Amino acid sequence: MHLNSFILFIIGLTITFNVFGQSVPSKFNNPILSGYHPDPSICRVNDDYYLVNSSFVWYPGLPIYHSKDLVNWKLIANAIDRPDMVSFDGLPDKLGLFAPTIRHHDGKFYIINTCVACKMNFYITATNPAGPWSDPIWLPDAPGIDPSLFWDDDEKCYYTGMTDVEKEDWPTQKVVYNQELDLEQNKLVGERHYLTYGHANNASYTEGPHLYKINGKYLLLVSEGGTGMYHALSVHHSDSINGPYISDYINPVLSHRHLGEDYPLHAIGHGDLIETQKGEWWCVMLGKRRIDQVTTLARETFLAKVEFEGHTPIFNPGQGKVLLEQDRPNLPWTPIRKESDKDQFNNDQLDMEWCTIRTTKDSFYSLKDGNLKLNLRKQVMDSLVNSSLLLKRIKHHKFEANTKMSFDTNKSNEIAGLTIYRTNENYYQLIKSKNSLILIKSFKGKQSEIARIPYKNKEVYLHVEANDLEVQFSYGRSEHSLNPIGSKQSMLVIADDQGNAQFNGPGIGVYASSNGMQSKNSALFDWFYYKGKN
Ligand code: 6LW
Repeated sequence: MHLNSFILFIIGLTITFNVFGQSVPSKFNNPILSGYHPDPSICRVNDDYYLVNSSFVWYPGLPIYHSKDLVNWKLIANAIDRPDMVSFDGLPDKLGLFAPTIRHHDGKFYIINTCVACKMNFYITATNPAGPWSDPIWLPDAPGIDPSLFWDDDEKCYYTGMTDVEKEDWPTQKVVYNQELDLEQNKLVGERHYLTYGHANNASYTEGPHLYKINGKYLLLVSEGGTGMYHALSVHHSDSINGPYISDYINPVLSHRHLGEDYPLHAIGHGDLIETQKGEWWCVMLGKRRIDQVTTLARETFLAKVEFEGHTPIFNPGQGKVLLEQDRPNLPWTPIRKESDKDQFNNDQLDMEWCTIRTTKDSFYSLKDGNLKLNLRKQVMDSLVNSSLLLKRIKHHKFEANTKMSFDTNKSNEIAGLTIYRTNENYYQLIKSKNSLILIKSFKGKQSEIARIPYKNKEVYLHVEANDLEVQFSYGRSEHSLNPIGSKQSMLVIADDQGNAQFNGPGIGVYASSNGMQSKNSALFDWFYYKGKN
């Protein structure tokens, strides 16, 4: 080889095998989005991939991720980011924004979604998936949940959704339907067609439909079994968009329902297929990881390979289940530059990962001089309101979090501190109040004080370390001399499986309240550190 070509070859190799100082792996690990990332939907534009998840009453809502390799995902927007787009007022944590679908058609991105217990089905559009997204266009004539969009060869747009049946032949029987969506008039037009009740003769919660045209045939992918132990994906084929749809003989095409209660990965379902620019097929879907049969991280996003045998999609051929490690898609490895574990609050806007619960109407926080200032308001996290609460998704079974807070009060109704939050009834708070630090637990709505320690200093370091199902809270005057407060606590408080099952997922963050009284007080947070250990 000529010397110049040899040098170019070596440079090429270095670039290929070394991105950001990492060698290029041949495998990837599931989940691809860990922690609270349910109901994934995906679309591709040339060699860019976009993925959206449901977000219930977290605000801003509908996180959108971008990837070039289906494995490394970067949060680029929250599609619902203006308080007048949807209202979560008074909604419990398990309602609000259910499963969305993202599609790209004719230069425009569409997300179609349901706000359950508010105004139900709507879609939003954007030319740039990073936003801004349009105001919602409501579709009051569309019943049910889990809407999806599909454009046929004649450019007609079809709405697919799931709804209740008038009279159930078996418990929790649901039906998947489609109808043309006129995007000029913004309403469903023409006849509504019932496509499937699911493949099984007792299929429960047939939902999450997505319609595709693959090799000249319509393929309808749906979930069955409900979003827990019995979750599954089934496919149905038709020569005509409106059916009849015939169940594939291999159904369910994917499920972990038959692997037993001890299998560490379960509730596999709610998927969306994607073809890469290189002609490979993959599917994103939700699933739950279990530790000792307990799911603390809620529903996460997984990726599986799909190969077609005729018109039948085979998921992870030869394995038939979702894997924690497998060969990665044949796409250029594009890692994301990792953000620092310590959010120093140095920007003039909060990082996109921070969310609150329910729509913020009056801003309760500000960023100044490298501090996050949280105003005490009378709202409390136990009520179905927007309290002074900021959260990030917990993404690891083992993690450490820490914050430096500056807060003074001589009133016992005034509190500020750190929290692990799942719902208004299930959380931990490590808070400072008048002359004391208090560890509080709420489990299934029953609040209890676990420990109280006299503490007068204005500044305090609040720390939490989680190790699978155990969590230890501690505090200190300095980051390097921390003392435990209370004994080890249980992460069951925020887990899925304790009769407190929720659709959403757990968050960690900061909280302040004046518990029903007016207050002009505020708490300052110098930084917030979160580091996952697995
Ligand atoms: C969602 C439905 C489901 O709309 O759970 O797992 C519901 N699937 O499809 C809420 O996430």
